[in-house]
Amino acid sequence: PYPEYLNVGKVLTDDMVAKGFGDHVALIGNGRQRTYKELTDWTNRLAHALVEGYGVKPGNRVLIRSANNPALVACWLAATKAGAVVVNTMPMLRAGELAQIVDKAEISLALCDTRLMDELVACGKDSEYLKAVVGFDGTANHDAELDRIALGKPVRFEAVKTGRDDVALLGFTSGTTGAPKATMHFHRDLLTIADGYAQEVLAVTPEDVFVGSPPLAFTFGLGGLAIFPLRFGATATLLETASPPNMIEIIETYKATVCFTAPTAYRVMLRAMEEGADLSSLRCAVSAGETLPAPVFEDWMAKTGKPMLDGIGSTELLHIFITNRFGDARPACTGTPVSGYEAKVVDEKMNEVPRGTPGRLAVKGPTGCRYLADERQAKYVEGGWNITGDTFIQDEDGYFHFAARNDDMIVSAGYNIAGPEVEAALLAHPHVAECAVVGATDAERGQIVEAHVVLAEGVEPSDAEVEVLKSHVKAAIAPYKYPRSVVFTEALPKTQTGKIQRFRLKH
Ligand code: 3SK
Repeated sequence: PYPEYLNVGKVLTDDMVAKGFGDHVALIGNGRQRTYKELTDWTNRLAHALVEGYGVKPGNRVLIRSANNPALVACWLAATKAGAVVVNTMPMLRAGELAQIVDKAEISLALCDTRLMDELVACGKDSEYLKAVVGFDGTANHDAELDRIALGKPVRFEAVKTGRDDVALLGFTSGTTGAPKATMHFHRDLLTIADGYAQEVLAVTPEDVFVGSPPLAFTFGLGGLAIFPLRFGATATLLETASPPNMIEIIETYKATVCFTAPTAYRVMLRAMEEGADLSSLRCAVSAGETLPAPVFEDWMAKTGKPMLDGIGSTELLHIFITNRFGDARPACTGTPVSGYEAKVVDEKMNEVPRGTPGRLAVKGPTGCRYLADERQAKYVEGGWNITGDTFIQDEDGYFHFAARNDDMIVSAGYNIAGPEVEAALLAHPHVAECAVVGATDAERGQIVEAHVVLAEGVEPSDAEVEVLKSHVKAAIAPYKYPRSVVFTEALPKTQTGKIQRFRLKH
């Protein structure tokens, strides 16, 4: 039960100072540490700048474009305090992808790390909605337009009295069609994931130091690396480039206690431990974003004496809703629902299937999916149950086990990549006649993007041609979506009605 009026930006800053955390370190990033008091003052100045300098009004949608750094957190909290609905976006997105988000969310103002302006400015040129792109200094030297305006403003700001059920955040997720969907999340949702999963499962305390790799533009990252630490007076470390070596350096330097990343990174960290990396300060290793292979779980247990906590979440449900727990973690098992959530495995008619039988995972809970103006809502939510698109098996003891994704989404090193979007990028190249993009099993990344390509007449298959197509995709859409494997073929497998049978290409 949250109060009727609730502003999550205020709860995570001013209220934490009022609770006595003012001198405690809230954020570490880009070579600086900020206490809760410093973060609160910073966000209040920025909120003034947004309202008085750029006319932000409650309900306006504000896009933020940045890598993970304290300035991104400050801008997000400031816009939230001003009553705006925030859309965090990944730095890798190109103008075309940003334009889809801007149009869908009707973004009027964008805040952008000055190092990442070009694609956003390009997107804004033809936009019906985007009126201003304002730069902030991601290196936190306060040397950009927004920072300069904020510096002259007072450190007190009366946060907008948003309702607990007012939308605070639009989380974007790409569908299999490639057309992005926006999921609306209320102010209370952002606290629910902390007071549920983070408190019940991780038991976060002010002594905790968080580290991890997911971008704050994914709700997995926003929860794990910003909301959870700030809700409990803990410290968040933020890495613009969260490679395993960089995470290890942070863990060793700041004695980090909680890590959020995907199995791919944990595999690399396990290898580094053999060469002397000291990860002994970690008390929680949370794995999500792709399924956790049993050998990684077992190796981690053997080397650290603690279980790695596998969990499944989604942008639609905001964060992790089924998880393993300390004292009750099993390999090749996702665990049981977080308190407040229910889960079941159902058939096409929503009847529960017998234990041990694969079926569609259906989940119900307080943060359930609300797509913004999207007819796909009716498909995702049936009778209050969220149909996540995953095939699961519930065992006799009630534990849930992941079996497969039941759509064409490729999950590669924690990134969700829609195959059809990569196909569209490839098809735009004159050398490509036809193509089908699937996920291929990969030891390092879980899956990789594999493109099966029929070349246009007169174009010969070659290694050089592979490189041409990879470069083309990297330039057209976010580079992490590029096909790491390109297979040239004479023809694609098709049904009699001409539909490509992608399942026949998967391996
Ligand atoms: O696994 C995911 O895709 C996810 C998405 C949002 C929040 C949390 C998680 C684990």
